[in-house]
Amino acid sequence: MFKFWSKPTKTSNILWLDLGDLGDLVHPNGPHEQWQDHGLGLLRTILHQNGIQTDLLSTRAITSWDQLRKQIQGYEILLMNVRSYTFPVARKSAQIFKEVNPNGMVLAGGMHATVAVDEMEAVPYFDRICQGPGENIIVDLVKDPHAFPRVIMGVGAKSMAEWPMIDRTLWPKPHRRLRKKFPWPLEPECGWGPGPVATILTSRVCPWQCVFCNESSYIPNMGRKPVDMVIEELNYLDNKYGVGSVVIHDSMFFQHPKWLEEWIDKYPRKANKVWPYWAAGRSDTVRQWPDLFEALVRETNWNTISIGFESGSDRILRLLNKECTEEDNNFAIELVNRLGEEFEREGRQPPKFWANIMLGIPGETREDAFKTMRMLKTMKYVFPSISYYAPYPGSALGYQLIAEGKSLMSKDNYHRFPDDEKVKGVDYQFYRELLAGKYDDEINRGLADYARKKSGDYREALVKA
Ligand code: B12
Ligand code: SF4
Repeated sequence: MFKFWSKPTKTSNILWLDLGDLGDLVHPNGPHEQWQDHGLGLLRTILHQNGIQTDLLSTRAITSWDQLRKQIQGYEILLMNVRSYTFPVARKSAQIFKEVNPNGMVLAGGMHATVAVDEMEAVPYFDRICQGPGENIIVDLVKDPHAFPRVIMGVGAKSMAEWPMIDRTLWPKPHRRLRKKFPWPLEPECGWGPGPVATILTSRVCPWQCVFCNESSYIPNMGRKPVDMVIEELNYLDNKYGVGSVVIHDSMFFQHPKWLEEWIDKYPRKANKVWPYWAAGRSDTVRQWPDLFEALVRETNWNTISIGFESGSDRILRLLNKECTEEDNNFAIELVNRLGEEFEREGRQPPKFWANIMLGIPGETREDAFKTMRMLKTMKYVFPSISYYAPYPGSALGYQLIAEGKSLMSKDNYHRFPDDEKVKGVDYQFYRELLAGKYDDEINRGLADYARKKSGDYREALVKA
């Protein structure tokens, strides 16, 4: 029989395990499971630059736990970046690691350690749990884990300017079946722009406090990466591997107007090519700084504009502490509709929204949901990205719903499949029908002709989130 999981060569006693669903790098369900992990990339780069070699395995590159059991034999240290959605996989991997290597040590860090340390501490297989940033502690921790208590507060850099450039060859390789389509160590295209795709981070924290997210409450603030460093990295990657387009993974790219002005000035002049890119903004700041926004779209090729619209109803936007209004959303939509038409007239590719929409928010009425769908239909150039609201630990609303026993996302299943039910008391049947177009007549009421003509079937837009 064809055996596709040959045991990788062991070169170190220290193993970094990349986390994700089994098989995501063998037969991925969608493009987003294939993005690489910048936390892993950064920390492995720092370790290797400090003379500490590590081996790498990935739960995404195998299809059964037995394969992992065989591959992790003989390692002394296991390192993992645990996010809430990878916590179940991390726990299982740590258990297997300890069964196979009873004297080995498991060192886990990452977002879940920061926001749900009680859940991490309850797992006996995690020997050291590092909360917060790891870049200025990882070397000492790996050299001598016994010198640290079980729960450790990490140490970060003051600015991203201090981060080394990630050595992307330290990222996991996809299964060889995917290698033709996967331009490793860059990433495959996902419909936003041509491949190979370079994912980058230019900023670390979004300062807003939306109750379903508010990462500023648990990620320490840090300086943004200088524009010159970002461009240098892209040019380096282009010279080495050939970049097709860029995904800026910042939670909030459209912040710090001064930085953005410098980006507008330098990216078109200094980058090898003005690659199109995906990046995130908010509708209120688009309205606040419309000229800056237009200049970014026109001059820097910001052609996939991710906006957390979330809802088309002021009542829900207030409940989410989104600090954006229906009017802000409409302003951003009209502006991109106008720019898109103009680009099309000139024979250019129009910019498009990546419109993040949440449904099933506790307290949402049917009328609120209809307003959201109406808003979505008014976008002329859009990739809709719809998800059912999920109560993640770390966020204010998530903590509240977990405390009230209303979360259906257990620690065994933080993982969110598109149609998973996430909160008790939400009428998911209604939302399934809504996305299948059952209420299209109601939604179309009052909409302009072009919007009414759009299909009301949004089932394909429901993303894993
Ligand atoms: C890029 C990104 C994505 C990308 C790529 C993810 C990937 N493969 O890495 C995509 C778009 C795919 C994505 C998807 C999702 N994401 Co996301 N994502 C991010 C984002 C914006 C940046 C992550 C990043 O690279 N950070 C930079 C690196 C350097 O930080 P880091 O990985 O945390 O690592 C640092 C520390 O944690 C620590 N550390 C990490 N590992 C270790 C190990 C040891 C041993 C030590 C000592 C320290 C340590 O040191 C590192 C350096 O300081 C973060 C928000 C953020 N600002 O971090 C959200 C975030 C991680 N995502 C989040 C969520 C909820 C999701 C989704 C579920 C939501 C969605 N909208 O679909 C999906 C799920 C995807 C899936 N697999 O099912 C949440 C996680 C919440 C939680 N409680 O875990 C975050 C925090 C956003 C938020 N505010 O809600 N995401
Ligand atoms: S949802 Fe968006 S705007 Fe709100 S805090 Fe999170 S990243 Fe910032």
